[in-house]
Amino acid sequence: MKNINKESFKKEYSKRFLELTGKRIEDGTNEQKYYVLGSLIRGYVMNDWLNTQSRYKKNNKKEIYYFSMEFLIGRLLSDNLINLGIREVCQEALADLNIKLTELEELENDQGLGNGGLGRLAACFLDSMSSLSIAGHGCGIRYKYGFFNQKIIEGKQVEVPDNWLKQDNPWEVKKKDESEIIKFGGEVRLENVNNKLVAKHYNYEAVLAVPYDTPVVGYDNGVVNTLRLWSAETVNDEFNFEAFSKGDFSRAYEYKNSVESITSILYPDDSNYEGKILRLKQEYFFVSAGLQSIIKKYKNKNGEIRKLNEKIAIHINDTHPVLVIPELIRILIDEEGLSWEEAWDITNKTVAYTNHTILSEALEKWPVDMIKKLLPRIFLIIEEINERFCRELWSRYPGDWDKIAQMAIIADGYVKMAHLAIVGSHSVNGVAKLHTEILKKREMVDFYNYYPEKFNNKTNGINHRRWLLKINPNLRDLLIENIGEGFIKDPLRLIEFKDKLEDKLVLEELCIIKLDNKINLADYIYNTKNIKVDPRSIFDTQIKRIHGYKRQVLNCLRIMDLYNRILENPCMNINNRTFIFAGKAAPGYLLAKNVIELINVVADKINNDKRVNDKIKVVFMENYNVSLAEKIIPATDLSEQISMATKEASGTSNMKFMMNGALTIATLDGANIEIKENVGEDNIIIFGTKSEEVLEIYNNHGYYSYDLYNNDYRIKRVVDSLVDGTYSNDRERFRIIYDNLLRYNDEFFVLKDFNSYLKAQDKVDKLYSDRCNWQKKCGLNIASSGVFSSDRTIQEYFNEIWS
Ligand code: 26V
Repeated sequence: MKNINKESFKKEYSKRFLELTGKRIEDGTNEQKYYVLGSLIRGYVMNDWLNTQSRYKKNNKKEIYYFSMEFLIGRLLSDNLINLGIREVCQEALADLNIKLTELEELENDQGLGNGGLGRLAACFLDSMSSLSIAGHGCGIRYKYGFFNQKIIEGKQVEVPDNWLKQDNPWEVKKKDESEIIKFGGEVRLENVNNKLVAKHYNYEAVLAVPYDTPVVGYDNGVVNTLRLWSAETVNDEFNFEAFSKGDFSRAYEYKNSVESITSILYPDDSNYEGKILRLKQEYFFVSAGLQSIIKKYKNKNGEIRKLNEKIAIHINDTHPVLVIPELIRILIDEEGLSWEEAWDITNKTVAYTNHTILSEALEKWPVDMIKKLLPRIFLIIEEINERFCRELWSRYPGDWDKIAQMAIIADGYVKMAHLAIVGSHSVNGVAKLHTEILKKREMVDFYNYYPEKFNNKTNGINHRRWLLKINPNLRDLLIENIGEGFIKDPLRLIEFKDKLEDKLVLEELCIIKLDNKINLADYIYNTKNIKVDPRSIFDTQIKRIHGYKRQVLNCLRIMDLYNRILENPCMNINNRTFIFAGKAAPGYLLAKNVIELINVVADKINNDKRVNDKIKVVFMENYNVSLAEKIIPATDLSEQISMATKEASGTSNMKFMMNGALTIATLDGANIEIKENVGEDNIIIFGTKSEEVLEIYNNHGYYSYDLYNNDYRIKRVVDSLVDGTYSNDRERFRIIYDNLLRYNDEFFVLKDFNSYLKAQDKVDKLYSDRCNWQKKCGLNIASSGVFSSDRTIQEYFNEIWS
């Protein structure tokens, strides 16, 4: 990064402003000021970007490609400024020009190209790869519309399109000259060419894949990697000419629209797999484009195609990009002339796969007929992989038809994508210890027995530069003051903060920082929701996708129960609490939508009931996204991680809260278990049914929610209040939740864990009353959080999978 000083920056900024807008700064809008700043910073990065690529080429370094349908980047301006080490100088220079940097930072639209944890993880990984000087790039889709915006109208979620590109995006560079052609449909014939059978593809529909590159800036190391997102266009900007020349304009544009629709929308449902052909098109589109461009670049570097796996690693984020496997085989055989055995071997050594869920509803399986029709050559290759795999199984388990049918890639008219991923890659990992164990012992046990060496765990992590340095500057300063800057590049050194917690002054500082952050959030809540909350109350937060297994219902029911109890006993001696929720429901997920409505209705009732108002308030914050999380997390005292044990593969917000000095109330699920191991059981509040018990109950069907309801007065009262008119005159309004708990036997053990949860919450209340002790526990959480930096995670992927 070139050296910049305040004066030169001011000159360059003013010059660039005029060039890009044709205006003087004082006549420009804030949007223009943001855009000019972004494009100037991108300009600064260009040299490092080029140099990084030349270095990789010269050193012949192995390059990693992280393929993901989702990258949930959020904003980039301040992260880039921090990683370049120029935020302060820019802030001062802009101030001289009468521009507030923080105002411009708030103007940036979130790049919300992801549903939740999986997409955000991919974004954290990009930062860590650059910051650790690993040659690792992202490959994905440039959706025209990101994850929908959520509005709450009369308590209900309403979805509004996220037209994020309405604001010019200063970070990306379109590289039309590096476009690729993607082929759909048509038919494939095996033809004899020089005594060799060669697959020829005819009558296909060609679509142009155009790359947009965004620089991924490392922290203080001059490294700039690339996030390459692909957009669909018609080849040669054509539309249906025949229709056009006949004056049938709408049909002429239909073609253009149908091509562009491939990259128009992000599927907003991460909990329910639907076999939509458009989604399959998206998957093949970006996989094929990404692979073609990687191989072109590799061959340009004089790479010998048979050594591809020595210089390239491809990682697939869940099964969504799993067509990488047959597509790479296709390229190696059909275009590079390799034999099946060679192509298979190279592909297997190149590709690694991460599983992110055991929820069977989310597992991808595509109808054979759909793949056959849309991707005829790819289907032939999958068939061949399946046949060879089944033959192998037959020789290992002769006669065991059941096992072979269970493990086959193609069965019952479907292609099972997880099976293809396991068979076709050399590494399969889960995202937390428990999750990986469940994969090995249950969900994928047959595959684990067959390929034990492929399975491994890589516990998730978060980018601590964004989720600590950037979002909590006062905490960052306190840490630097006490333990120096070492932890920024080596987050495990956060543990050095532990010794400092004996100092009362440090604890007091921690307390002041948290209060300050809470005051900021309280102001934000007041400005956006017109609700006054007390910054001295416990900020008790559950922010994440709304899903049955994440159990926002459990949280809401205990608030309803607490409300009942305060009304019964107005002098009840408890710490005041502010309950904060945020999260989006998949548009078609009725239970989740009903939960949002319940929280909003309960909030409305409680917030307007003077009898309880100095004690509790409930806030549902609209439109949860990365930027909103950045505001809420530093201001939280209590982090709610209350999924039903076995269901949350890892969770990552749990790590963000911990790092910002919140205490966690948690079930022993996902990475919560490892948080407990690291921070110690006295510094986390654990409750609820454990994973072994859950699995046991699954086996012996030993749970009846109706019995619990009938035998427990408090449970009965709170469940009844869903349908007895307490919260709504329309007694059917929350019927879905009610039925879920009773009629459908409470799939996620909400009632089963209810009492244990209430006890744990009482414990939280007691702990909070001893503020000094509480603060120390918060400090211990911060000090123990280094292991959950994605730098640690990426180093493990690098050492154990990619190199
Ligand atoms: C699945 C599907 C199904 C088809 C339609 C679109 C779509 C989009 C995303 C997904 C992925 C669901 C899996 C997932 O997001 N898992 C989460 O991954 C996080 C990162 O590893 C982890 O922390 C969460 O616990 C896990 O739920």
